[in-house]
Amino acid sequence: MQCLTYAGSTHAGWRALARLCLALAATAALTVSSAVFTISAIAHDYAAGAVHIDHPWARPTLTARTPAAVYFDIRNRGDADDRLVAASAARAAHVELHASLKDAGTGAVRMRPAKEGVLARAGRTLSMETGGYHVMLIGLDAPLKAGDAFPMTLTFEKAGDIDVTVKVEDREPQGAGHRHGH
Ligand SMILES: [Cu+2]
Repeated sequence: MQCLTYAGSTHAGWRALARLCLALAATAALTVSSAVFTISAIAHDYAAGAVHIDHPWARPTLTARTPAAVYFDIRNRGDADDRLVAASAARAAHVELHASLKDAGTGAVRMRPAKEGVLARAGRTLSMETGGYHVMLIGLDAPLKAGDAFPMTLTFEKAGDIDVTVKVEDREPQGAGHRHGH
């Protein structure tokens, strides 16, 4: 915020202005965060026990044979660790948990099955995003199209099954590339 540059000034008038700007900035931040929370809570937030799933989404695919990665946030509000151990979706013949790893030598990002599952630490949020953990849908019944929504079930060791709706969104790729070796 531009007005913050006045904060160090010794001039009393500038200091008063800086205080006003800080107050306005704080109000604006509060308004924005509560609006975002409200939207996600209504539209796209799922929970079982202490585990919350925020905004599951996938990118469109060109063909049904293209594997699709599903991303979301796992929030564990409990005081015990939990673990995502499986996922299933009627739209895919196979559903796997995958982890992406950057090769220290070449810098290329490769993925492997996450056989140990995905640890959701107590009191923490884990973002499953491009270049990290994801749910991989293999053998789709049809290409994923932007605007599609389809059901998927996530199974946690302690929280059990969480039914979510995955939204297909045409987002820009972010971060490192994601190679599908299927
Ligand atoms: Cu994958």
